[in-house]
Amino acid sequence: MSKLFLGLDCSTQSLTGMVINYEANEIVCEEVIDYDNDLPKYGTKNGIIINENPTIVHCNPLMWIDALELLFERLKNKYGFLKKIKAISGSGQQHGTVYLNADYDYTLRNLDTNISISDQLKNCLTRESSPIWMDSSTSPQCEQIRKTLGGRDKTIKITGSNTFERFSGPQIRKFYQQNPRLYNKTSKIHLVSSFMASILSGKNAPIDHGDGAGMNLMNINSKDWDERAIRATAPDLESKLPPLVRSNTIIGTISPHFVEKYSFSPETIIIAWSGDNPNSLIGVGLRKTGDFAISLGTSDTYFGVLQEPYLDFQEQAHIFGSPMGNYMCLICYKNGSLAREKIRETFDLTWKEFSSILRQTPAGNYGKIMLPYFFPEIVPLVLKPNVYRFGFDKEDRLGNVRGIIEAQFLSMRIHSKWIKEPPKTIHATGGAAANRDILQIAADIFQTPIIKYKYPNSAALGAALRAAKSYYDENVRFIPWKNFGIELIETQKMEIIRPNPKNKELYDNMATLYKKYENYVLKKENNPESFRKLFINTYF
Ligand code: XUL
Repeated sequence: MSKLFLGLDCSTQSLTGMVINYEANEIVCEEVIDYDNDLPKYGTKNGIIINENPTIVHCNPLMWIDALELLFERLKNKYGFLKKIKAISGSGQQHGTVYLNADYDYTLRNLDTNISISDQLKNCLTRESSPIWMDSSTSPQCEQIRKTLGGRDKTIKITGSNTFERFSGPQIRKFYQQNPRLYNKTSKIHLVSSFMASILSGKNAPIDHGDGAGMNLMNINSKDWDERAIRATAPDLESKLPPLVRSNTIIGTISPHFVEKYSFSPETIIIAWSGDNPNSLIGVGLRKTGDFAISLGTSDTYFGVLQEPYLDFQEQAHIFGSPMGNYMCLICYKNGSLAREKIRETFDLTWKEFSSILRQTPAGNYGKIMLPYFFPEIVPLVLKPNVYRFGFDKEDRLGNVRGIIEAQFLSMRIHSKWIKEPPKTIHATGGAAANRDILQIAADIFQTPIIKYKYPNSAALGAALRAAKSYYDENVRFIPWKNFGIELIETQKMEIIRPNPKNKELYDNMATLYKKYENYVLKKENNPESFRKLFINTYF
């Protein structure tokens, strides 16, 4: 009987399940639950609860549980092979936190199969909604924690990142300060990843080193909770945090609820979940230093493998644990797919028309520069959304379409400079990575070949591969990560998009120009208009 492995990805807008047959190097099926369309009772837009204040972005964690049950229902009805699944792991949008009372663990262990899990757990939440990675409402808490830890450089040294508004520590501190009574009633604080792992395994689950690093609470060197960071965040916090574990840890078997309701085998093992970016690192086959990926989803991220946690004190960068046991570096943008969508919708374009404009317009966009902060931005830090245009206006259809894409990759190129290793190739993943014309611009701006894949969801694939690896390591034989999953990933490669060397010099200059505009807008430095004119005279 073939052995199947399931990878789940609980992301901002949807929950995906991907089943693989590792021995046959095959992706067997993929099923997606879209929160807005499939679970309308939660009234989300793009997966989130709408708030008048753009810095506050929350989700209802019960929606993620309903999505899981709906996904299993569909998989069971459509394919009926859930019994053959040997192991499951998962991926969660990073940083989001779920707050639970003392009844949670008991309720989970004693679920009634006739009632939905969300109904049984709704009284276990001490915070109705969960702040997610798009939330940027915790600047005061970031400052307080950073100060207590001895400033920015100290904070980075300890936790692998400066304090960030979306990170779990500042979010927990805000809850503690605004609702001390409910904070005190909270007995467990989970990440999205460990929360979903606990639902699946029917008991409180640990946090892995990949996702734990995105909290400003884990010591990046020892990979334990850091006492100083915990004290700086909120009282009695350590007792509320799940333990930290290596990402390959088998945390138990599947909860009897899923065995009874969806016919899983009771022997199905559950592997610790991780964050979506650490899972994607596995899913696109990054295995050694110098391997990099861009993930173009609701967030745009740029990340790569590191052997040691070397730290940067300048930029908005992070060091996380990688599921292979070493490290990964990452930068993250909030103005990813939702910003691209805004432009597409404004001009009422199909993606085909959007792409055709990218092909029609020249590299350098006639010197039109956009700083696309449709939403508060993480890199560079922008709390008040605003879109800045230089040399064009918001009616200029061609200028805006090319402007947003060039802006996103120029910023990524500039803000990833601190990573000493320049990319040799970049693996592309996420929804927008299906668009060849977007990737061509990325290849030209980075002057690096970009690998395009057939599947967009490398986080779910990474989770499925992690599930398979822990299963084989435990039951068959240990296979090092160096080779693990690579053959399967190879079957999914579609194309290598080569950079056009003719655009090298232009984009070198445009990156410098772009940086000047960032400094002009955000740091009040000199207006670089004369440089922009020179750029136009040189290339157009
Ligand atoms: C990474 C980050 C985002 C989320 C998206 O630090 O905040 O990429 O993980 O789900």
